[in-house]
Amino acid sequence: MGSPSSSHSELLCSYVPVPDGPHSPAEPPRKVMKVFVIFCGMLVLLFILAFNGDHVTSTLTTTTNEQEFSPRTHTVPCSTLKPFSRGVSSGVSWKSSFNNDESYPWNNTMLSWQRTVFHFQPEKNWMNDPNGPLYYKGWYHFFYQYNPKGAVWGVIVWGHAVSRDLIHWLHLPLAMVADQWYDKNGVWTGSATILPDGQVIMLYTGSTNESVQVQNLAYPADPSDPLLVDWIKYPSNPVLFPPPGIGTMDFRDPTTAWLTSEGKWRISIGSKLNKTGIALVYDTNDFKTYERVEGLLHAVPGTGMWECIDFFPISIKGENGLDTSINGENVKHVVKVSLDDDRHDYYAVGTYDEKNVKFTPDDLKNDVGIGLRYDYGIFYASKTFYDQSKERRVLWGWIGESDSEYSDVAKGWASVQGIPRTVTLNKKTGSRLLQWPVAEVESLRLRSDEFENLKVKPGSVVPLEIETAAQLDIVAEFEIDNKALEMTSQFNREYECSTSGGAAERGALGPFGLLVLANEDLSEYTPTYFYVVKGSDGQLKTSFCSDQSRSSLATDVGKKIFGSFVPVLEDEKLSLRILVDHSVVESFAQGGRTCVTSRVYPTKAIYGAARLFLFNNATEATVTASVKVWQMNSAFIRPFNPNQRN
Ligand code: DQQ
Repeated sequence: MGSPSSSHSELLCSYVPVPDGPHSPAEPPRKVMKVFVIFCGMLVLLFILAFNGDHVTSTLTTTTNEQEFSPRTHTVPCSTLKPFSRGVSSGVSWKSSFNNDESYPWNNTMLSWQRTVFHFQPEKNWMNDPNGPLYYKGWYHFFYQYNPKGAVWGVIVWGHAVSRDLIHWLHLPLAMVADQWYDKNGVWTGSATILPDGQVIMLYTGSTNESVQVQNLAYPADPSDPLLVDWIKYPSNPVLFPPPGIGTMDFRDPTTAWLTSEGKWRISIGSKLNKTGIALVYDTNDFKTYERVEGLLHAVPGTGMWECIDFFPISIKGENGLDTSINGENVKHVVKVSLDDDRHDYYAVGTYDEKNVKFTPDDLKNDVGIGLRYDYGIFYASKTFYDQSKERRVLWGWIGESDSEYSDVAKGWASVQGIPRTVTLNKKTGSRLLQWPVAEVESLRLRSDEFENLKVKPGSVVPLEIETAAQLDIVAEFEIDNKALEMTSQFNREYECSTSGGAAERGALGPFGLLVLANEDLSEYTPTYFYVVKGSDGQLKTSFCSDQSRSSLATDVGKKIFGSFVPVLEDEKLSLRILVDHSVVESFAQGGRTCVTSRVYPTKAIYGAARLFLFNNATEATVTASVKVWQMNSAFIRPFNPNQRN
């Protein structure tokens, strides 16, 4: 844990209203563009000379002078160098990037700053879904979809890293590459099952030489090796082909297996029938031969292709996680699907009827794919595993980019993984999951600053004096002044983060919260905030949002406003936690009832210029805020040195 906290109980600064101006400019200045076009022409020539068709990465030099902002080298490639993504033709989506042909003149200093320091990332290149996470002989294993040839989606293989604590990681050699006819177009997503005798089974989707999606079996070459470095693909792969009536490109991402009461292993695989997302079911005794189970575990019309299905039990009473095979009293089940159509992860809590092989959601309105999401920002293809060492269920999720593919190629990398989250059922609401960063992340906390009971008046911005603001763990509580709550004249308003005017839209009781990754003159800032409205029945309804619309002066990055409703129970204060790690902002409201992850690409609010502010843009309510902010250390995430084996 970190050094002593400093406490600020008084407000030492003046109030400044949140700028109400337009969103960050949508177009780069003309002159700059002209120079840029000429420059790009020269770059194209240079690239043509140096370009090796297979390798689309370029390296960046990280600056050591954190205060230096003057552009040194323009690195953004021109449109003629469009990176080559193969997703759609392969029957799978890839990066949903922000399509704007107007590139912003990024420089190395800005791009280097975007790399995270405590989120999991490979050293370079493209990464997407988490695969087969597991805990084995004292090590957490993390596999991931990886393109070793560049920073865009391509022929995917399995990257592999190990950790003692889910925070510090050692990169191992690739676990599986696309070297067989049945996975020649990609070693796609899969899941691990640990058998009662400790054997590890890996099932994954292969995209064959003809782009047919098949399921394959793999297992460790040396089970006595805790690092599980070498993997064997079962010689009689594939073990499953798309069944009759299922599209050859609509059959992927096997789940972790669970035991039936008859002692068979059962898995689910995602697919679709017309526009209905479906979960197919198979039983097996040996993971080599399978029998299709009649019917479907679940299906929801209109939701399209279901990717990366996750199915797991959750305790109604306890706080511990459950092994995937647990069923019975005091257990509910969760189905999560990743909707290929909108690239979001949806879940539903419900009942699993083993005999009829059926999942029924508790609340039909909140069925899978139409109701609750794990995260209302950028978070996809997630997967949980049961961590038997700590008796908890841990969730991994892929956080993609929302900049341009040109920038990704220039950076030489794309995507990060979210901080692993523990998942429990929220006993107070009974209907929601709680997701919370694993406790181990707190080992990275350094010195902290505490600001207690600050009164933040309507229309004000309050700087929080902290050391630096690019690597933070922030916890905050807010209370709305009671008088304003009772007296407000504003009734019956509807509010939805994504269709609202963001933090600049003022209501009687919100928005208020924090401006992260802001610069001094507030030409760039990312508000994470609550927005409370009062219904005609007098009931309050709270939204939790993250507004990227003014997060960057760059024109070629995503600027959506994310968020959703968050239940706030009587006598609860409004509470949030935000992990800021350079271009990633992960936010959790009310202990993790609603989560929002943003990717933010500032051009000015970087390095020492990044600041943190409290704000209250409500028109009537004063809020009282208490905030604790920790500086965060970097995690050790580096290649494994075989000499360190012991
Ligand atoms: N990513 C994998 C597929 C999966 C998709 C391919 C989800 O197996 O359906 O990289 O992002």
